[in-house]
Amino acid sequence: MDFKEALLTKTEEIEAIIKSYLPREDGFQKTILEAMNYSILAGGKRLRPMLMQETYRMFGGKGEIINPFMVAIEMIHTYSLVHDDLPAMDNDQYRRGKETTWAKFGEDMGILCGDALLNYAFETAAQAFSLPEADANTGKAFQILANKAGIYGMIGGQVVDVQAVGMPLERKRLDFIYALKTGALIEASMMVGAVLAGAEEALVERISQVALDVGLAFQIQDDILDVTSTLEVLGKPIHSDDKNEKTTYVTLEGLEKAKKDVERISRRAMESLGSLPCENPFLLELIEMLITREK
Ligand code: GRG
Repeated sequence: MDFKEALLTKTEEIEAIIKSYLPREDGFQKTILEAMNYSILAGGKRLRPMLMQETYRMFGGKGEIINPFMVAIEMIHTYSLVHDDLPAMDNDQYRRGKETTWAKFGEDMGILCGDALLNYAFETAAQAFSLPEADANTGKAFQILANKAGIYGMIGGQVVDVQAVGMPLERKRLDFIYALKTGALIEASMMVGAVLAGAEEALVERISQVALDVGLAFQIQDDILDVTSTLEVLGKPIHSDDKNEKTTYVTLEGLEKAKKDVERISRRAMESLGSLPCENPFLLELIEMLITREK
């Protein structure tokens, strides 16, 4: 099976796992359940659960305990997009080629849907504690997930990002925003995979560094696509950084350097991953693919 076929098959497998954990759309609160399922099933590359699963497999993980965590990370990621699209944040109407959650369900439901997805993510991850495979690493993984999604992770990065709107931004602050806003969930994905597979602490630390590089390259590529892509390919409006008066890697360093840096940082991540005592060729190819991703 070549890489593209494997990617498709793995994405479908992840899709099925996600669906199996979604809430049923009934009861008086049905609208919020519909909004949650609409948001999470609107498409998306499922990159974070895939990085988690592949890192787990790289360290020899074979069980089911990874599943609730894979779903949880995608729910947290989806909540962040739902809230990021709100009128008070980026005020975007389209995402993943569909209407954003608030545009379809109203702003009140958009806010509640993000809250609900975040809470349900932890309810879902907590299911791992009842599985026979659960051990001390389950608690460690849960802690990583909570920490990287929170004030010392994604939310912290988003706060600094929101406050920087319309202001000149120095590289140091931009690096902080990218490491937390985008890097933290990718870090959580790969670290949780490693921890649940029982990787020793020094290796989890190496994985965290690799993940930060993957996150940085991923965000720079996001900045590049915002100025070079189209609404049709991206599934969301382009020039949104300009509209939101945001300083990006591209505005600070220029398009050509940004492109070179995506490649350089991704290759650094691949080299570091390749030097670990275990291997996963698919994971290496996945990181390489992100250099040239178009959406
Ligand atoms: C609202 C607390 C809060 C945080 C929002 C993650 C984020 C912070 C905002 C979303 C907008 C943005 C530019 C995030 C950076 C990460 C990023 C490029 C997300 C898009 O991820 P993809 O490309 O999306 O994996 P799909 O649709 O494929 O899942």
